[in-house]
Amino acid sequence: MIDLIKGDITKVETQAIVNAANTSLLGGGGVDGAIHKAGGNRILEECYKIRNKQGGCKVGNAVITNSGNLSCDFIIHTVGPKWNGGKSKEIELLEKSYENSLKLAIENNIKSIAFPNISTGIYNFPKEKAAEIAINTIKKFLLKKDALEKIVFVCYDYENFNIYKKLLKK
Ligand code: AR6
Repeated sequence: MIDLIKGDITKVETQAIVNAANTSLLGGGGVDGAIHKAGGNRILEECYKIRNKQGGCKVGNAVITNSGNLSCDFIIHTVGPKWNGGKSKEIELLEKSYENSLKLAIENNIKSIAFPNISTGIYNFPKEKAAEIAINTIKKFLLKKDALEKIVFVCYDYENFNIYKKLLKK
């Protein structure tokens, strides 16, 4: 049910992939840049529509769009917190990012979903702590709702991959 791979999330064949976006929803670097680059303009067009309707996406929240040229059906864009030494509710906000992404998946009848390591790149969240939050939040959610069939953690760097490998073995 929970898989771990090392690689590029734009190549993963789950029904939905999650993007680590920013509050503007207009793209950026890291995984966000990779998804918009591989997925093309249709994704950005839908992000613009969401912005016009609700003014972007708050930290900890998530929105869903089409997947443009990607092989998945949907992109779930969530905004993780920027690490600020743990003083700005970062832990709760990262939990919310995972939880709200999963809620959107269920609402849209999605059965398989891939997550990148939200906030651990440009937003500088400590990797081990972020991995614990990701795994625990997802496990807790799956105990309550069992509609999802497959969750994939996609690690781009070896450091995250090794952290997840260790934590998932426990
Ligand atoms: N596939 C999977 N994971 C990736 C990929 C990829 N193609 N590329 C990078 N990662 P980051 P954040 C990993 O910086 O920290 C953007 O500019 C990367 O190794 O993408 O949440 C947004 O617009 C890291 O482990 O996202 C925001 O402004 C993880 O994805 C800001 O960055 C997250 O790194 C969000 O920062």
